[in-house]
Amino acid sequence: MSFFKKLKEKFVKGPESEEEKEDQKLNETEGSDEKENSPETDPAESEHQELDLQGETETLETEVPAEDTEEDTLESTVDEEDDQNVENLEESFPEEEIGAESQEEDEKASIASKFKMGLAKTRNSFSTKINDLVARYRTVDEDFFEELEEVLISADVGVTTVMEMIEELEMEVKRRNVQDPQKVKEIISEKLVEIYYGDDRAEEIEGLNENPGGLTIYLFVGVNGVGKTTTIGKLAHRLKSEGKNVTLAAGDTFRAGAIEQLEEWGKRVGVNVTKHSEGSDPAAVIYDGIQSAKSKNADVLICDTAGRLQNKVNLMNELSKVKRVIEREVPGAPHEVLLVLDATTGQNAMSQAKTFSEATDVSGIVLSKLDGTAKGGIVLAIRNELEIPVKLVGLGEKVTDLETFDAHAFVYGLFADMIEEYEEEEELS
Ligand SMILES: Nc1nc2c(ncn2[C@@H]2O[C@H](COP(=O)(O)OP(=O)(O)OP(=O)(O)O)[C@@H](O)[C@H]2O)c(=O)[nH]1
Ligand SMILES: [Mg+2]
Repeated sequence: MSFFKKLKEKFVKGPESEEEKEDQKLNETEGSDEKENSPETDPAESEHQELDLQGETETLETEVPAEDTEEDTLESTVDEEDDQNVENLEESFPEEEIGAESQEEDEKASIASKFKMGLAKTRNSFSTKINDLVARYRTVDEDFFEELEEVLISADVGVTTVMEMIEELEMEVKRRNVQDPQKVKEIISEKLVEIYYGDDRAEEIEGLNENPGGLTIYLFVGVNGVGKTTTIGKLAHRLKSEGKNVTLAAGDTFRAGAIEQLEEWGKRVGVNVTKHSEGSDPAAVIYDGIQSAKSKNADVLICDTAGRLQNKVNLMNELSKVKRVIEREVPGAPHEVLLVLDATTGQNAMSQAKTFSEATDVSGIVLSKLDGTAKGGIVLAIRNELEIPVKLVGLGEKVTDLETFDAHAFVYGLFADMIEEYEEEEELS
């Protein structure tokens, strides 16, 4: 089966049933009867999420189109299943389970539609360039690959990764004896996924590491303004809606207003925040955060840190100290050191990743603001050149705009238009 077709089957609902299901969902969400649709969803929790979303919509009124709100409200009923769903998105595309529930299909479609929406800028620029390229060539030759190289570089895929990619593409095109440039689109998408995973399996690198027997601690690091605090708020919301007892620690004691900002998120999401006063020792805040989490039997503690100090050396020393405290207090912690990178900064994000990796063992990347850039290819560069997996992506400013990274959904987001087009062509020939 063709790769595009596999992606379509995985992420897109059947065209004839799509509207029907939307209508059905709308009715179920608007009406009071949710029991049939989501037996495991606590009605109070759903209500809470919807309220949160409404609050969020109010504050972001100017930026959020009405239809987004509607979609998010619909999706909030299936949030709980997201992680499980992501685990199912295997590289191998297991055969369709017989009798798979439509709810499960809806969830896949909702993850895909979030990636599709969040990657709209990248896709528009990328699709246009690829389509333009493919239209200008009759055969797949050296010039074609040279131009393709430029298109990939312009999407911030990164020179080293692009070179590797082009080499693999050339081999694959030869192996399959592909003459038609149109067909190369699909091979590109397939190779992007392959390059992303490298030798690792999806379940090894996707999703956040947890401490099954006790307190899970996530440490957030990254330069100022990249989206650490916002992502912590979004993640706290998500974990809480999965039924976890979440608590936060305000480890950015340097920037004026940083503590209040995290407190604001705590209120919004409904989780406890440990804080000291501005200018105090962040390691002491984190220590108290851990004690508070332990005494409350919390499942997850998320630690915020400063993005800027007097200088870089101080910042790195401070992060090392914070990490040592966490390691000492909870063996095996932190379960993730998440470096937040702003996707809109392009290649600069790569040098940030290098600096932070030297100071502290970064276990995963959160790529924020993917929605704000046409250069989403940075995901591949980071993963391939730094060998750090992208764990989460920020696809907007709303509390629900955080997704577990999934390479297939990402590629679907990049090629969504082409996937539909491809099917039509296939039917014609
Ligand atoms: N569009 C978009 N904006 C985002 C996203 N994530 C964060 N932002 C915005 O980025 C800005 C900075 O976010 P913060 O969370 O304050 O960043 P920070 O890393 O905590 O910054 P410091 O506290 O100064 O170190 C805010 O205006 C957020 O709303 C995202 O995924 N998409
Ligand atoms: Mg912050």
